[in-house]
Formats: sequence, C-alpha cells, structure tokens
Amino acid sequence: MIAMFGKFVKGVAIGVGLSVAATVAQADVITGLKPASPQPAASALKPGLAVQYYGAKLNSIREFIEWMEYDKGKAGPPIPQLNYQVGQGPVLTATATDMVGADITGFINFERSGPYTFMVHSNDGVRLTIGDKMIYEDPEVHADRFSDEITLEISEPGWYPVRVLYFEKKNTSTLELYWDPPGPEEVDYVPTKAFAHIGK
Ligand SMILES: [Ca+2]
Repeated sequence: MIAMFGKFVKGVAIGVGLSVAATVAQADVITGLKPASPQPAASALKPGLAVQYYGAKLNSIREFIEWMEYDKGKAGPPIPQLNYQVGQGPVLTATATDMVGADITGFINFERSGPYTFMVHSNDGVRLTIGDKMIYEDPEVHADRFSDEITLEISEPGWYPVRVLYFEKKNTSTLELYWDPPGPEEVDYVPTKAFAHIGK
C-alpha cells in the first residue's frame, strides 16, 4: 500500500510540474508585435533613443502620464543604450539626479526572426512598450529590481517602435535593458546599434 501511495504521489507531482511549466512557458512568450509601418528610411535614423525629460516628483507611471498632459517637458541628449546603474549620479542623459521623468522613444532593430528574451533592471518605475505592446511594467517607486525573463517571439525582422516611460524619484537610479537574441550571442545589454530615432 505504501509503495502504491508513493507511486501515486510521485505521479501527481510530475503531472502538476509539467502542467505548471507548460502554463508558464505559454504566458511568458509575447507574440504579435508590430514592426514600424512603413519601415523608417535609413537616411532618417540617428543613433540612440530620443528622450523628453520632465522635472517632477512622481510616485508611479500613472502619475507620470497624468503629468505629461500638462507639461511638455524638455528634450535631452539622445540615449545611446539603456545601461544606467548610476547610484546617486545624474539620471540617464539628464543633469538632474532626482525627480526626473523620462519619455524615451525610437526604434529597436530585430535583425532576425525568432525568440528574443529580455530582462529589465529598474529603479524607480518603468513601463516598456515594443511594437505597440506593453511588454513589461514595474510602475511604482522601488529599489533596484529585475524583471523576470520576458520572451518576445519576433516573426518579422526589422525596426519596431519602442517607448520607455521611466522615472526616478530620489536617491539611487537604474535603468538597464538586457537581451538574449536568437543565434550565438549571449545575454548582454541591448547594443547601441539596435537603437535609433528619427533625427531632426
Ligand atoms: Ca530611486
């Protein structure tokens, strides 16, 4: 009896494990992202992402969106890539070290089709949208914190619109974007060559 019971429990455990793994795998793959249409002309693209800065004491991405209805902000130097873990230093390409909202826009290039796994490291709030889909949000004040792995299944290579809403309230700030593209590359910051914006 004991042996049979043990076998039963083991069988249930394996069954549950498989179904949980299958559910997680499905939930974690994001599909249906839309490439920019039409694709931006190469001659119009400048390196990095455009950014509009707002001087505001914010507690959430929702507050930031409301703030932007009343404040046009100020354009800052383009952001070459998202690799900022600056402690108490200046936020991104701004000069301020605290109370900054950043509306970051441009394009991200997927050179090949296939699965791209992203990770976001943020402090404070962030919302990442690619190809018209929100792929990640950690919208309130927090210490440095990583997202889970976020896998995008890209069916069509090319430039995709990207928008990052981000704010730093006080003390330390971090905004990093990592990916693991299909192919031989390993996990690293999304490289500068994968970002562009329409320059004036
Ligand atoms: Ca902070």
